[in-house]
Amino acid sequence: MKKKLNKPILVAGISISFILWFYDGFSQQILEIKEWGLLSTIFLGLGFWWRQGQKETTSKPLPVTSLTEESVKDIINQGELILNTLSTEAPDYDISFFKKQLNQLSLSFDRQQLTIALAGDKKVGKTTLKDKLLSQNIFNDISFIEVESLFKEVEMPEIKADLILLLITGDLTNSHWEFLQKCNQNYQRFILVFNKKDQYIPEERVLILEQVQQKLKSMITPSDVIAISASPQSLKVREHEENGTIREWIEAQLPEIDPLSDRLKLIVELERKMLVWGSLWREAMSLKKDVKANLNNIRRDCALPIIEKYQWIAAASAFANPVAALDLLAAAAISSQLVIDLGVIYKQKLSFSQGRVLSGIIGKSIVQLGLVELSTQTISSVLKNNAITYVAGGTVQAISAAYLTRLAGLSLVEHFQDQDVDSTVVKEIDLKQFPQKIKKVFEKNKRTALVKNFIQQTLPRLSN
Ligand SMILES: Nc1nc2c(ncn2[C@@H]2O[C@H](COP(=O)(O)OP(=O)(O)OP(=O)(O)O)[C@@H](O)[C@H]2O)c(=O)[nH]1
Ligand SMILES: [Mg+2]
Repeated sequence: MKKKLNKPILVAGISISFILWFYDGFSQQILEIKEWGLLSTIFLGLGFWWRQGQKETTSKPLPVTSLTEESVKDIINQGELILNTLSTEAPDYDISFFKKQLNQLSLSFDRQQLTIALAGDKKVGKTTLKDKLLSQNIFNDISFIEVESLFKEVEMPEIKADLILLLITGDLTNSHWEFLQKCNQNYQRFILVFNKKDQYIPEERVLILEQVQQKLKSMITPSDVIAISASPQSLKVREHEENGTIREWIEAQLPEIDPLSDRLKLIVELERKMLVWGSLWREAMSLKKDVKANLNNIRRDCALPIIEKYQWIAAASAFANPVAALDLLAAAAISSQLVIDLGVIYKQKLSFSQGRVLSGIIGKSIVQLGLVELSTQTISSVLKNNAITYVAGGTVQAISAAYLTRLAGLSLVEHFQDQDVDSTVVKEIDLKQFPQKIKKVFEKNKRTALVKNFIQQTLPRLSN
């Protein structure tokens, strides 16, 4: 992917930094003014983005009300759109698998067969309940699956079911609550089943049921919280006879699952379409995510050489012009062009001024996070401790400028990856999240071995 671009910002940035360096020879104070100047420019830019950002909804809460056929089709279309972009940008890439999956989804809107999953902690009665439901022979076109030890994993397993019965035998724990919230956000219909109610006295049962209904009332109606006993324990009955003898016997208890089966029958009858749409929505979202991840990998392969190119430019200009504050200025100027070049790869049509403002935000975040000092220190100590002998004046600054440029570039890649794949309108940068992205990239790249490797790659470039 070769893109032709004019580089006025880059040239301007480097020349400004040289002019300032020249002035610096005369007056140290000017340098301070320049630093303030840089910061105020960044602040102005920030203000601009902030104003622009007012319209943006940062973390859009998913609508938890009803899903429509249209909205599911919309996600499938978005997946197809990303797939088309992928095949345009990488014509040799085999997209047949994704194409087949997306087609399959479009054909599944009339699916009649449903899957109901029984989930919950260990030994809550999942198998027992499943067998009891099956033995009723009333759910012909429904398959029941059991999900093992749901809450042991750190990552919640993905359950492929149209409806989930979450079984508990007492209190609703935090992990249950988090799981149900996730279900809710993903249009995953569920019913809360309070099993083994025979283990409580009637007063306690009512209390538990009411508490759970209350806790879940923002997500489901009270009639979706159902108390049952799939296999109640037998009771020991003791009878005192008139003649003073005591008679004891064991009395088996009948299972009580009818309230649940009745509710299931009703849901299947009234909500079948909605249950299928929910599953299709989740599958389409997951496919779309996979397709996007593939596209992002391809784009990243194109982005890395560009970031490298700017790294070496930053290193060379900082090496020739070794004043710490000026290096920063040069790095900021260079990254405006980097922003625009990367934007081209990620189909983010950035105007000139948008590129400059974005690079200002990156510069500000880097300064605020203390990464200039941190990377300079790490680089100096690696140079000292690894018997790297070629340490001419400006070397540390040059490597730092290259390193910071790389951080800026990789953070931008993270940012662009989260945007729409082919946007005509560039969304404003999320000011809260962007420093987090830089931090994440820095954490990944700060290991001494990586820095050492980076230094070894940069040094030969400085001697050319
Ligand atoms: N008292 C009482 N015991 C029950 C009830 N339902 C199931 N059990 C008992 O609970 C135990 C576990 O039942 P399972 O159906 O194997 O539970 P599970 O969730 O499938 O267990 P795992 O698959 O091992 O996690 C068994 O001894 C059942 O007899 C009930 O309503 N009341
Ligand atoms: Mg089981």
